[in-house]
Amino acid sequence: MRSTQARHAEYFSFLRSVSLLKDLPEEKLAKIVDCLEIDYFDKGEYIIREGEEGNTFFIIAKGEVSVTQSTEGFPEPQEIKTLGIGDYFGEKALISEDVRSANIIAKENDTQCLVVDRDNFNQMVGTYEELQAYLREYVEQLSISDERRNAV
Ligand code: WNU
Repeated sequence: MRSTQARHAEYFSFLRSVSLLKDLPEEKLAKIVDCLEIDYFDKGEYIIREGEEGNTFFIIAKGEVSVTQSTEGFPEPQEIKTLGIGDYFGEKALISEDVRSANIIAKENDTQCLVVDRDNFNQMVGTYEELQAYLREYVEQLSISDERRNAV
């Protein structure tokens, strides 16, 4: 089995490659790695369900996910986009203190997500103003595009 140290180094360099986190100070990134959990999903499994409460933020380490959303005039949730390695999701419920606003579904077997809980997310984002401003702006844009698409 791989040592904790090797695992730590692996996730540390992976997180450094995630655009959102590239400017975080070393000790901050190291702390996030310490608090990470890794969740595994099979194809078709729901990682997030629209309307549910959520307290976690996800970063894709392996695989692909589909983002779908209930839309006026359609019987089934519609696919909005797909996300892959290094992409993240689940920030909106944390930032807007709301329920989950879309479904996230694994598109491949053995899809792996790094999971950050609300406390660690707040520590990661909260103390870093640029990051917070960036995400707030992004989340606002998501609400606007939801309305344009007639999301329900
Ligand atoms: C979209 N509308 C909504 C995505 C990921 C990260 C960023 C976009 Cl910074 P949540 C469901 C999650 C939500 C978002 C993600 O789905 N999402 C979207 C949309 O057009 N959500 N409402 N596109 S991918 C994405 C921007 O992360 O967070 O906690 O759960 O509501």
